[in-house]
Amino acid sequence: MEKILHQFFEFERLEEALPFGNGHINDTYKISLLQKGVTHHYLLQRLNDKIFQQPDAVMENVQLVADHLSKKEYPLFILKPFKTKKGALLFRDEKENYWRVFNFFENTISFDKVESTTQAFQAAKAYGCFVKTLSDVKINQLNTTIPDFHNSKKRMSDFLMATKKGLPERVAEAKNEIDLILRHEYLFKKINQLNLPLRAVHYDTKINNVLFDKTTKKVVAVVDLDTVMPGTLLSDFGDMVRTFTSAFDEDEQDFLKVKIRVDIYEALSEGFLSEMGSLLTVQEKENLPVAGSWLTLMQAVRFLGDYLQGDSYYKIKYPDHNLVRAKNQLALFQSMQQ
Ligand code: GN1
Ligand code: MG
Repeated sequence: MEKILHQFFEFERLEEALPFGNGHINDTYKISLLQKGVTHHYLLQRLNDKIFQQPDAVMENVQLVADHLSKKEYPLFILKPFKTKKGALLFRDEKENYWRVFNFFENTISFDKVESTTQAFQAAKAYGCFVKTLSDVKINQLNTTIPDFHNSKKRMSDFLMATKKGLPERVAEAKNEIDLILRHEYLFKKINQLNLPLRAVHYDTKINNVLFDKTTKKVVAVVDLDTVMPGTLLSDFGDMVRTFTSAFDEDEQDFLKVKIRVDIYEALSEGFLSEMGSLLTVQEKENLPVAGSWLTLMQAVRFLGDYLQGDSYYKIKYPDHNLVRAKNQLALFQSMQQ
């Protein structure tokens, strides 16, 4: 790790490197470096290049977003990548791992579950402000680093393939969940036909990608810019509904407890629309109410598809983790439908 950090910085000593955050894809560490007698903190990340197959294109997007936000009136702190001494945004080590470094936001906290309507309002306002500030980015300047990321029709055909070619015992075990998904396929078709405008969207608007100040409890930053790409607003609104409104996080195994909280839904809608309201097209506005169930069902499809195929995408902590996540998302989806 010291060798990697030396590519980016001069320092006397690596004081500490601690695993950080709850991301499902990359490996993240909080780093303490002694530099000229003073301790500095950074975020070091190994980019998962199985999932982000064009690491340089991802970093181009991240840099473009950081530069754009810096030039505008943007009230939050900005996540900025550091360059190596040679001027690159990534360092590739001898094992072909891709490493990058970001600024670390001191005295902040993130949540896996929304704790109050105030928190939901604030976080949604922050995401609203984020897309609003990016609304004049020419979307063809952004690389599409994960093609068909929220193309639910494509996700569904991959899922059908997984039900046929996946691990037979897992396909049998998940029969009820597979049937439930198949019964709601029409939702995917419906969203696919909408032809909503493409915007620069965040594409991963989970509640834990917003940082709050530990002391003031105010939002400080929107982080995780890896998936900023051309997409529709329903993705950002939908993933907020999915992760903010649930009374328990994605890993909760007592599925009876997993339900949409309507007061949180209302608070997040208000927060998001307080920033984005006037920029929405009529068609976007009309379809916001289905975004949450659409996105939640798609997330169930993604978790279950990964489970059926032997867990190659999401990091898991125990063998049935992806099945639990899928059941959890399906419980949330059903409560949204009600
Ligand atoms: C992944 O790694 P993380 O937690 O930021 C995923 C999102 C999913 C999310 C589910 C690139 O995000 O799309 O919604 O897990 N990111 C990618 O929790 O697939
Ligand atoms: Mg992410």
